[in-house]
Amino acid sequence: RKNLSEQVDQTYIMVKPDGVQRGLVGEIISRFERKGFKLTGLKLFQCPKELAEEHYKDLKGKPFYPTLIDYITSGPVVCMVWEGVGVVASARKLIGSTNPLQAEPGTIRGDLAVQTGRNVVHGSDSPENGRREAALWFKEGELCEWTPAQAPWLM
Ligand code: 3AN
Repeated sequence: RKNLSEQVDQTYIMVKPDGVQRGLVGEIISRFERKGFKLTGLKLFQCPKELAEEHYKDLKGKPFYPTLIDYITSGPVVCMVWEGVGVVASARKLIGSTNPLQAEPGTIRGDLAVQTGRNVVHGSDSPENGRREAALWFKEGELCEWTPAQAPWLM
């Protein structure tokens, strides 16, 4: 790697079922790609209930938890892992606030969503959870290590 002193992080980004159904997959991928992060995992996937429960285990007990599990398993999602220095916090900025009505214009939720329960995209909230979620949603061998052309700062 170019920057041995800097920690390259991983974040787990997911286009939720409403984003897939509304045809927003390309739009959402494009925002991370244009920003300059490196895509190392990508798949369309029907999430089983058990995986949804594991992913959202910290929210178990919240009043919206059963609805959240139903929503996330209601249709295919697009699972992604993006890598880069500072990718976790930066991706959260690109995504915007949990409540899309409070998300700034220019963010994914600010531009594309209106409901907290249909907020089109997920992004890990810490580098630790980025690695945990990447390992939860992708099997070993599904993630690719590769070198972006003409962008040595991404290596
Ligand atoms: P974020 O996705 O912005 O990190 P979290 O981790 O607090 O937000 O919540 C995870 C997911 O749970 C949200 N993306 C949203 O789909 C759902 N959620 C959170 N709060 C609510 C709420 N008050 N009502 C309905 N769904 C909620």
